[in-house]
Amino acid sequence: MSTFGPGETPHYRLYSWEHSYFSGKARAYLRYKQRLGGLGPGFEDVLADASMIRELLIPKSDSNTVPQLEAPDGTWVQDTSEIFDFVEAAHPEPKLSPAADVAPRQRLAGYLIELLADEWIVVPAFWQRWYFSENGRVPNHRGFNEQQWGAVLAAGAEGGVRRAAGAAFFDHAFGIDEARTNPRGVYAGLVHLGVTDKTEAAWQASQHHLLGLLEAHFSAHDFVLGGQPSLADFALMGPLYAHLYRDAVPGFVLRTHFPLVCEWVERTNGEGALNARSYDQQLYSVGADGELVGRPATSDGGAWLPDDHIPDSLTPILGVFFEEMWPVLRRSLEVLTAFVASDAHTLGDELPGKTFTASPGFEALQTGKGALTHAFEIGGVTARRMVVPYQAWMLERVAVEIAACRANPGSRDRFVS
Ligand SMILES: N[C@@H](CCC(=O)N[C@@H](CS)C(=O)NCC(=O)O)C(=O)O
Repeated sequence: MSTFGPGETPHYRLYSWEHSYFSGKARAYLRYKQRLGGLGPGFEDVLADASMIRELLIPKSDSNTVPQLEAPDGTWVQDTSEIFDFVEAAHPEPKLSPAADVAPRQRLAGYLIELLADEWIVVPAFWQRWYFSENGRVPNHRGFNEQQWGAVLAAGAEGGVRRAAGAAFFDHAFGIDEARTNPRGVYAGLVHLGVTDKTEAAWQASQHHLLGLLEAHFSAHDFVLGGQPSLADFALMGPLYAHLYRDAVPGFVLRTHFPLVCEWVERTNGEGALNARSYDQQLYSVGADGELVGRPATSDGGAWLPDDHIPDSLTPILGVFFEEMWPVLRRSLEVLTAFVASDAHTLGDELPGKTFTASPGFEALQTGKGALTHAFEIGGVTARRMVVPYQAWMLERVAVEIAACRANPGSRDRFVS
């Protein structure tokens, strides 16, 4: 059953938060499809406040995570990758990714960057938000963070009440006053993913390294694949929009050290983007008779690069996936495979489902030296982190794409070169 009342025209509804990582990914994509006339009835961005989550999202999807999408026919979709697949099937133009038989390398680059953005950069992005909210940390954006969480927890209340709601939540859900000595909630989640006193500088260095590579890339191209956004751009909006662009401390660093990345955020988000030259914008010159003569505002003629070209500036960004994330994925899959084959697991039993923090019921397995943890390295420092079975599902999606590219003789030759 859909949520539309009599007389209302059904459209898409995205249930989201402004300050949520994965909401930024889905929203930028839906806005792009809508602004280019490719989203049929269009979409409405609905604030998933506490009552929406309790009374609608959990009953519909059995999940409290945001974002979630309601389609005009009442179909409910939770998980941004599934949202992309669902919307692309219903509204194929403009395309999210180049086709496998036309540009297999560009297509695969998008899927790898999605995995990197969803499941690797999530660590330093969350770290920035909560590290700079700790007691006594300077600089500190805790007030801003209280306000953005209060907007969801006490939507509709006056400002002071909203901010107090955020502050109270940080206290009872995350124990923010003892974040370092007794990490709970998001602070525990960071520890579960391998953030310790010893590794946190390495995680931050990894993120700054990636931002430097993106800054260099965006000095030549407006989007990852040229002059038009694609899967990689929307996926990167996950870490970049809510955490690294909006949050005050990393937002200051982004604006002052990585201004072209900031401009790309505005361009890809499709808001406040007049100077950033967004995808549906024209730049004009005045013609001989005083008329305005338009041209595409973005680089590369407003299109993906021709001939399945991967620009040199993109290669080191893909290198971050292979150098930093791939060894961790491999090890975590080995540990997961051994666990599934062991007596501790019966085929068909549930596995942990969350990306951030150990899943309820799996704490003993996913923390400390539990059977679903493994050693890993970041920036030459060793620590432990939990296995995230969801990453195996994401990798399976990449495997399907590789198979599709290899199945086509024309694209296979380009793909293996
Ligand atoms: N893989 C999911 C992740 C969604 C997700 O983790 N959302 C976060 C907010 S950005 C959330 O709702 N977390 C709450 C929780 O895990 O309990 C997606 O792509 O949609």
